[in-house]
Amino acid sequence: MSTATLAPIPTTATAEQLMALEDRYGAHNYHPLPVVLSRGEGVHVWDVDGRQYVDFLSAYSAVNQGHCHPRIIGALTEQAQKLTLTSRAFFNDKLGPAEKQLCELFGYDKALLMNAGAEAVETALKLARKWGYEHKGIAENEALILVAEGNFHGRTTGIISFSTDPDSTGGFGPYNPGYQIIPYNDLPALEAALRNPRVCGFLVEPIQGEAGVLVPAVGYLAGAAALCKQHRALLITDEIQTGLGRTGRLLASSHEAVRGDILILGKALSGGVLPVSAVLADDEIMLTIRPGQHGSTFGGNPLACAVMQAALDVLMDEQLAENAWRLGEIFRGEMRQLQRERPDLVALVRGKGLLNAVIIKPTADGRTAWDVCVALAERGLLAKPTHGDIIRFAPPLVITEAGLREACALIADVIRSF
Ligand code: IF1
Repeated sequence: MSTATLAPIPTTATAEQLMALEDRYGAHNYHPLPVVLSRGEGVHVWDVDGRQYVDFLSAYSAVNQGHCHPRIIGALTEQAQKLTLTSRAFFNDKLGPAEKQLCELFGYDKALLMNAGAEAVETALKLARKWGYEHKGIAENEALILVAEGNFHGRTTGIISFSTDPDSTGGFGPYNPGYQIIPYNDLPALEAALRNPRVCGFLVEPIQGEAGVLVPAVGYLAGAAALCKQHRALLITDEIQTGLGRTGRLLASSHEAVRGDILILGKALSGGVLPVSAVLADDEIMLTIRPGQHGSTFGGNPLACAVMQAALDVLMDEQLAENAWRLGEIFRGEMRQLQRERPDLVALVRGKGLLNAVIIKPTADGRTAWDVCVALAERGLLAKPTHGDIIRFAPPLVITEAGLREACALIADVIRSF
């Protein structure tokens, strides 16, 4: 154990001192870009040295409404001075109205509020199993849930039990039973798996985010919904990353007029202010959980509800989904132009709305997507590579066309100079 201690932390610690603190005192479960942020507003963030960046990660789509949106911060600060947490042992004056707004906006009978996205995913899995036992007649403890190769649904031991990513699963066994992995974007494989009467549900991302913004074939989600209905299995749509305007519609599943039997939301549900996640379903499914059978200390707390209501109001009032759709077309057009100019470096551009990815080929001298991101950061644009060669570009949905075009010019400049 290192006994090295750092000098007392001055009030204006430098970037290096702050990075050293995280290295010394924090778990090494991330490999961040060497940027130390201290302020955010709208599409911009600033580092401790005052440098401004345009944020093209948006905390993995949790900041769709932009950093520190005044309406959301206003709701936070007002509620924070009144009542933050009652626990669900009692009622409070914020939960019911928040649940009503969620159900009316997304068209479901009921909502169950949690905190982290993974908690909402776990809740959805429990609901699907309980529905399978009580409504599909599956034998106790025999329920199976189908999941897609390349999925990312969170980091709990339950959820990584069905991950296909060695980084997510390695060294964390033993794994929970009750899951079957099928290829993504493959309807015949889904159909074959659904023939098993033990299957109670199919958990799927409408677009696989972590896998590198994998957009399935047109008709895949609609086909999956039809097959699930035909085989009496629940379609569980994880829209934690793709939902809330990110792909140019309120939900990514809306592009194919698909309505998940269970809908999972998170991230931008709070505009990136504090953790809020939710599971939405109709009564037949939601009422399989009865008092005392599920819960969470902070789930549905008054502060989270106030923040969520403001975050949803901003999403709708500022028409962020429409903005994402229009600007996403421009972004991919610009990146495809770049691909034509530099096919040696830009292998592929894909995405929907403002959830996009550019696949970078390593250069002859071994420079990779990471080096492109470091160069972008030096020019004032923050993006993060995933799986080595994929750069995800996902700005807050409040970005203007001028701001987007400026960012495209910056990206093109960096790529051209590689
Ligand atoms: C990390 C990834 C993105 C998610 C979907 C559930 C969750 C996530 C579709 C769980 C969370 C986050 C987790 C964060 C980085 C980020 C991520 F790279 F991990 F995979 F966005 F792609 N479903 N995604 O994307 O929600 O419990 O985190 O609130 O773990 O590094 P959470």
